[in-house]
Amino acid sequence: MGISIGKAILGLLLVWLVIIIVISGPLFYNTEPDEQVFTRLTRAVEELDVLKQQNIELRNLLNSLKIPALAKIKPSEEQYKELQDKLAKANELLKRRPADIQGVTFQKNQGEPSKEYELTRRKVEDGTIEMWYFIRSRLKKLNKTLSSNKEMIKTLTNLLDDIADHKRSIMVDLEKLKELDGMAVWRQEESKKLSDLVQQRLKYLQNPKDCSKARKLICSLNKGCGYGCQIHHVVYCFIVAYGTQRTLILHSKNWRYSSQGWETVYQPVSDTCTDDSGITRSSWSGSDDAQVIDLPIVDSVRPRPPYLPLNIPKDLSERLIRIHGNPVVWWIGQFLKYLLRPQESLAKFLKHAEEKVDLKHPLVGVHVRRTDKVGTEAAFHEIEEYMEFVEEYYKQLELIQPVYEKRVYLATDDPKLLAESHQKFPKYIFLGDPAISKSAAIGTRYSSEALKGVIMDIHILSKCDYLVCTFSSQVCRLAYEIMQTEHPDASSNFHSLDDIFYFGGQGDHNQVAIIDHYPRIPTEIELKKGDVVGIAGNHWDGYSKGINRRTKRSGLYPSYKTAEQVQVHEFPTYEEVRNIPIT
Ligand SMILES: Nc1nc2c(ncn2[C@@H]2O[C@H](COP(=O)(O)OP(=O)(O)OP(=O)(O)O)[C@@H](O)[C@H]2O)c(=O)[nH]1
Ligand SMILES: *[C@@H]1O[C@H](CO)[C@@H](O)[C@H](O)[C@H]1NC(C)=O
Ligand SMILES: [Mg+2]
Repeated sequence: MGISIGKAILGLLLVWLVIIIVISGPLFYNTEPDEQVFTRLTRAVEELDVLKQQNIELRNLLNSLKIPALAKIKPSEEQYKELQDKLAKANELLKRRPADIQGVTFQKNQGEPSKEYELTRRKVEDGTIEMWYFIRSRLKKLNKTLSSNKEMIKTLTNLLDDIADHKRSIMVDLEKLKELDGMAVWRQEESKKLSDLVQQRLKYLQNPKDCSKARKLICSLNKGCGYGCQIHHVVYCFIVAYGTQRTLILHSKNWRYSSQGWETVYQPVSDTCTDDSGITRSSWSGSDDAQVIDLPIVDSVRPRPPYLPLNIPKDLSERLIRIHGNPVVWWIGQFLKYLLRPQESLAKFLKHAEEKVDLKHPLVGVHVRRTDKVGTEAAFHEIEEYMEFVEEYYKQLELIQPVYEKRVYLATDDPKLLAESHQKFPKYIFLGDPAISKSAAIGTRYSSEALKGVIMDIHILSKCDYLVCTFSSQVCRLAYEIMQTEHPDASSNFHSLDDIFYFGGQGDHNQVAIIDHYPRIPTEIELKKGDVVGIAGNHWDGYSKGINRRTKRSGLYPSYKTAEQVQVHEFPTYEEVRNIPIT
């Protein structure tokens, strides 16, 4: 009787061994790793643990049966350990980049890119464009000194055209590389996972179980400025609410754009908690005691909350840096994604607007900010300046696909500009509505009609494939931020004629020198590899302006000699919220 039990156990043991070999076998000779191998690998490791446990039980059982011949064949701890090591090594190998694996030349859709790979890939793109900016600007300067030499002017103009051709060709190849590296699916999925996670956290924060006990942060929509500026004000409040783990309560009655407030167009920021009362209430002091805290506008908040952009949360930073070319824009975009959920009537209006402009791709968005902005806060720019970059976009696109219609969505507060653009650029199809531009005039700007107009303009701009505008305007920055919620990484889908991206009230914007620079003229500054540079602006001519924080000197430096230093800060991590996809 004892013997037959022993035989049965031995049989089982052999079956398990066969399972191990079948499951893990292919790993060791398959040189072209694929998704199945990954799945098997994970399964094998899990199975291994179960087997180990069962083996221990089995041995105990055998020992208790006291069958000497059977007790001898037990697989040893060492054997298990060896197999485990092998699996771990195989796992490592599969995670590495294709170039690292001898004999494996190409990876299909699988695995993940390393952070270094993604950063380098984007750096080549940036570097290519910076080189073009540099040569373009130098040739234009040279051209100006040749006032009457027709021959030379022609040569230079052709040269500039040829260089732009080269640039576009390289950019297209880089675009192809991004498609061919097998990470497209990963980029989509990772982007969605991150967005779902943040959206769930915001939903959780905004819908506390018991509003009477919830910690609250009060924000008033009535900042004395335009729509873009006010929305950014709410984003600032919301980010501080996230950082302090307080439910955002938005006061919006008598909003200058609509007396009925926020809910005229957008869904309430909370379904369960809009009552601003609490046992204790205080103004912002940086200390965390009162149940309810009133937050002033960012321009006067003291002490400054450590959560302000350009900071991003540490618990997401590594993933964001890997997937996005400008993580803080992605981060801001997530708050907008939650805030700007339209009411049904606005959703209908926007849908209708999309149909009216026949929203389809390719489409370039141009935002031209005029009226009150020009001469006071920003310089005037002719439509030709914008169109140069629209043309670049379409010429590059033509290298990979036929372009039958060069469509441009023109959003502007200058009602004459649409007709002017039609007339000056007959080869382009300009979409836009002069009536909306008219409503954006200073006198009528703060009305419900004008509100719908600016919301529609920003909505369509954010859906475009590429944006040309002035980042000095909050309208365009808003469109650019919302654009990020539509793609894994649209950080480079724009050209700004003036400022680099910024968030009003932001902390330091730092870069770090990656190549030494020795100034050749007094307006340039020295850079030593590793120096931190506070950037003030990119001149889009190959040079940026900033202050070297080591030498305390301000001046110009070649943009390609620095890299962005992403600002990271500890935020609450909302462990209560599990990462399950929103359906
Ligand atoms: N419909 C429409 N309205 C616009 C457009 N450009 C500006 N406006 C109006 O002008 C306002 C501009 O104010 P803000 O949104 O603060 O943006 P800004 O003045 O460009 O930028 P800041 O001065 O930095 O705040 C917008 O909110 C709109 O009401 C446009 O392209 N379309
Ligand atoms: C050079 O200047 C002439 C006018 O003097 C202009 O037509 C031409 O486009 C310019 N070329 C470049 C490369 O800037
Ligand atoms: Mg303004």
